[in-house]
Amino acid sequence: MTDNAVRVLEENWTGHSTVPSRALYPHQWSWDSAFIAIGLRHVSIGRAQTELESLLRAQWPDGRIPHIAFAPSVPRDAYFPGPDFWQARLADGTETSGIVQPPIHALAAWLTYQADPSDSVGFLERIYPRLVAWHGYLRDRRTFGGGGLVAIVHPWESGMDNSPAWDLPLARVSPAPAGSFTRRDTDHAAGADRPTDLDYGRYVQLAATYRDHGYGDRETPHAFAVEDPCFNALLISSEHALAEIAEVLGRDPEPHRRYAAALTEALVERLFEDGIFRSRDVLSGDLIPSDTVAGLIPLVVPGLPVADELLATALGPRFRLGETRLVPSYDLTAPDFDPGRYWRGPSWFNTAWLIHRGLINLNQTGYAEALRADFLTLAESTGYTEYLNPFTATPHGAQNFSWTAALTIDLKSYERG
Ligand code: 2M8
Repeated sequence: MTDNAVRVLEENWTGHSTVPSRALYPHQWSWDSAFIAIGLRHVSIGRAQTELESLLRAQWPDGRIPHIAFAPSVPRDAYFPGPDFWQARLADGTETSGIVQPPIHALAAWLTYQADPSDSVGFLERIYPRLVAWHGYLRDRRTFGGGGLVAIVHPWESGMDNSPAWDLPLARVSPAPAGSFTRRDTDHAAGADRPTDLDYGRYVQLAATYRDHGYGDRETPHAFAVEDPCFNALLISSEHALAEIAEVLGRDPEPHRRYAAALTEALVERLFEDGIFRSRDVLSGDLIPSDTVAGLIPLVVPGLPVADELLATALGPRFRLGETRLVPSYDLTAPDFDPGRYWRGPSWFNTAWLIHRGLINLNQTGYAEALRADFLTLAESTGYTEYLNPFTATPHGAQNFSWTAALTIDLKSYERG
């Protein structure tokens, strides 16, 4: 099984990074690369380090890590929106997007170090200041909700692009006119599995507005600004990881611990409702009453005070952990639950991996082991699919998807202890 997963990563390797999928996503994606490094560390520590460091070569002077680093060898129109749309070029000519993705990179760097500490101190030295700058960007430029949590300004920044939680805040965005752009995603994946044209028009409009304001967070009249629990939970996990890294490097870990504690308090105070974490619409100030898997991801936060209640929600009727395949991306009891459409019901492997990590942290070894076994069976039987139907396990989206393969390698390593 692991050999097949390693083969997927070989096929998607470009020489310095791994594309999520040759056909659908032919460039380097930010949080994908972090998940990929978490698997690659078991195959080649050097490749795991290179994966993360090549992403950081696309980091902007203001500290942001863009969600896509474009590969110059790939045709400019292979993916939309491509480099000509984003118009973001670094001093060395690297072309990137201008939005970000969830900050799981410091956790990935820490896990990479742990796989081979003897060969990774230099790597930590190089990467630590860049990761500090990345978190600094989020803290200094993205906390406009006022409660200390980081806000995302585009659905793509959540990594759960088409989540039903974005329907309400997106409704106030006027879409870019249908004829003004050409989608490329539906060339490679079934239209019924992907976002609608209307939503796509809104994504394009939001990104164009940000671009036209120079990607300035204060300058842009953001029509979409949301405090997302998954994004903030991964920032907290990554701050804990930065504290560990600081200790190895002989730096002061305390500022990281203090920031992680403050964010954890804000997360619970601002987003926890009805046994789950919900997104807060910064523009209206309201919590969004759509329960998605993003609201379970804070299970990964060390010492989360409401972990027991959150676990009960995962096991309850909304997600039925242990009875459905992996963890559905959306509340099973919601009238608009859709088991096949992108982030509106199907199960994903990266969220299952995060929830598995949370279950291990909580010493819930029985649930963790059942989820791990389901993950490993499904990854292989679906050809390392991008996502799947939580009832029938029917695969959807891309095949030979990199983070599915990488996280398979990681979960497989538990057998070796
Ligand atoms: C999906 O997002 C991209 C835009 O970033 C897309 O739909 O074109 C999401 O699943 C996201 O989480 C992921 O990072 C990306 C690449 O795998 O694909």
